[in-house]
Amino acid sequence: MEFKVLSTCGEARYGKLKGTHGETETPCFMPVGTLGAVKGVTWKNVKEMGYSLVLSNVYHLYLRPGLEVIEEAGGIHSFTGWKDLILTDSGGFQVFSLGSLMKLTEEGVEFCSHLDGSKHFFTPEFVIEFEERIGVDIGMVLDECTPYPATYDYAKHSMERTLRWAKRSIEARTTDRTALFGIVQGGVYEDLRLKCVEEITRLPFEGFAIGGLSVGEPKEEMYRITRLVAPNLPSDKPRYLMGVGTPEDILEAVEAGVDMFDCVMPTRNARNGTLFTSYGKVNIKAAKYKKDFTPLDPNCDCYTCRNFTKAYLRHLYVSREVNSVILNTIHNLHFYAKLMEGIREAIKEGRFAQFKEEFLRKFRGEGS
Ligand code: PRF
Ligand code: ZN
Repeated sequence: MEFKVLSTCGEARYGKLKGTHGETETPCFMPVGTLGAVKGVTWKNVKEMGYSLVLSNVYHLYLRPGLEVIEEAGGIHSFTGWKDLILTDSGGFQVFSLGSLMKLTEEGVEFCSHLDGSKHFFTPEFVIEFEERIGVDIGMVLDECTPYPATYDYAKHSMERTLRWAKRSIEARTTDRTALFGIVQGGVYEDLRLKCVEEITRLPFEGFAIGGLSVGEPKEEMYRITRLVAPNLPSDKPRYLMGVGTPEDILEAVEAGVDMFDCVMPTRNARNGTLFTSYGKVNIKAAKYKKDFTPLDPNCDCYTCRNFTKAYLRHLYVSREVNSVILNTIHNLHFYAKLMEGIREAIKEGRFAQFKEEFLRKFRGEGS
């Protein structure tokens, strides 16, 4: 993997990341394709919106369709038909968040399948082997996502285990076709976060993620830890804030020097009828849109906004028509793609602070 920072504006960075299957500009947002597809849209849509890096999950792919099927298909790219970059999360977070955690030991994590209740065991070594064998471009190491709130002692032990697992992950790797990213944990405790940064950056990872945030802590805590951690990570390696976030969160984190993001928000909200627009969030099921024959966002040039009215989108949503999910997802992912493009242009032109202010002023103004 190759990563170059090409311009900076304060701590914010514009860069290029090249992997085995393609390249992307950063800061970038990764649409979430947990089951090997981005819900509601085809790869053609995803590509045309300008995305070239998507996220998937070891946890889900391992349970179904399983390693054997993906390997026999010739790897994750041949199996899914997505020809560009793929990053997989390690499964540690999914085990915690899906409530299927059985037992956490020094060796690894035991969990119950959310599909059939069967028992499984992930070690840091197995996760690396899985990611290398299915051929992802970027693999995340197995970590322990410290919950919020957590006591200092809990956060310390959990962070130290994540460090030991990171070392084991590095020792387990067998190819550089799959780049490996380490994950910084440490809860909301500044000394633990800095200790974790110091130790994990001694290891030869191709990039570093900030984990354990956006897990229920107040926004100010998340921003405080992000502003502390990001600038302390190596400036020549990509920085990824896991599972974040809203447009506001992304702008804050870019300002702190983060390069990569993923979140279910644009896709999940699309399915719930919550749409992002330049003038704020719109709840398309609201009665006031019943006869609103104007486009969702006049400033948006996505397929949905160019061709359909709010009244029609509302009708599709309340009728539970499949097109509702498709058109809403196209719009929300397009909105995120444009946000990231705007961020990159602003950094290149040295006007990121103004861009952020302007965007937020409009976005926080009354949603119509
Ligand atoms: N660890 C991993 N994946 C994650 C997280 C984490 O801490 C988060 C936290 N927001 C989201 N996804 N491995
Ligand atoms: Zn649109």
